[in-house]
Amino acid sequence: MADAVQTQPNPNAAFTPRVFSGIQPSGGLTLGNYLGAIRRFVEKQEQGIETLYCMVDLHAITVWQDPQALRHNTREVAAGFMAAGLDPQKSILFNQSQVPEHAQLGWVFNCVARMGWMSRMTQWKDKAGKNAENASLGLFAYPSLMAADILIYHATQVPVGEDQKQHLELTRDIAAKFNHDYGVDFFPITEPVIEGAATRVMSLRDGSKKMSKSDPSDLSRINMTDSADDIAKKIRKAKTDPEALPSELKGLDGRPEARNLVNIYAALANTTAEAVLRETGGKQFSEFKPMLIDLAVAELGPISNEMSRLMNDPAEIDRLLGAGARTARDIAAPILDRTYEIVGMIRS
Ligand code: AQP
Repeated sequence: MADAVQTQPNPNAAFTPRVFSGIQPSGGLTLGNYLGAIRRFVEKQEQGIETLYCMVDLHAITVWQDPQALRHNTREVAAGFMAAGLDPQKSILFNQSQVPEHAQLGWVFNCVARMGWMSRMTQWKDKAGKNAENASLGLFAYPSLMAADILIYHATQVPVGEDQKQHLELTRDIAAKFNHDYGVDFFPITEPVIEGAATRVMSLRDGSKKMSKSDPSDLSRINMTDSADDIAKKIRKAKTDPEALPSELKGLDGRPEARNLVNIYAALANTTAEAVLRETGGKQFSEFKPMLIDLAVAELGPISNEMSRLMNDPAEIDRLLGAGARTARDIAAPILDRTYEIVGMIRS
């Protein structure tokens, strides 16, 4: 007789599957945002799960943003979402500050999260650096607001890049502590979705640094709005080493820049790094880079064209974001209301 299968109880069984994720409009979108996050967003949308995607403008202002640039970048991220395949008829697309419940729940979570938890966040340490005394209080509290972004919708899954894993763990800790402190099962224990060949795309200039929209060097990243010429130039100038490509993964050990280009190729070609090396092992970068350029231009060219088309009508983007925010509030408001009740606030 077969042994009885021991399965872990699903802590989220009582919650409707719902996906939330967001991107900061702190600059233009990068290939890292695209491969690590936006592609996953589209996949979730196409699986028919309820999906909410957000430009997290309140997060962006944790470091200085020029107001005009913030408005532009918010619209550009929205355009990037839609150009990459997010459809406002299928996903709820909005900017965070138009749904005040995020900040309201964020405050409650500021009172649940512990200072020690926040000070261990590597993103805080990286971004505040040696100048922590001068960093904004918002930057320190960033992960608590991120927990609120997710839990204000009772989201059960969050597609993100590898760099957000620690923040997702903190979101789970906040949900568990709230549930424990108030003796409820009110917030789900959200699952991170970190998938694909490029969950951590690295800088083209330094294979030990993440590709980032706020990196001072534009050559470090491929922007989703880059022209074919810019993409070609950046890949041609990307740092590599003098060796040929290996035919097995272990041959990439100690070669972060080579590994990065292989991972990017694999993600763009919807395959694995192993499969790429089987095909390209033995090639020099002078041969591999043009292959990568062709692939990147073929993928990003149509997206970039569609982004420019959408950006020609900013009023339409604003209209769509307003409509998305209203739909998002319909979900968020009752969850905030119930949270306040649980906490002991009078609702009259
Ligand atoms: N290099 C990357 N590789 C894979 N995924 C990435 N993401 C960001 N960079 C990479 C994923 O994109 C989503 C949105 O990230 P974000 O804009 O909210 O914040 P971030 O992670 O801090 O991204 P940046 O580009 O580095 O922004 P700045 O420079 O403003 O801090 C997340 O899912 C992230 O994992």
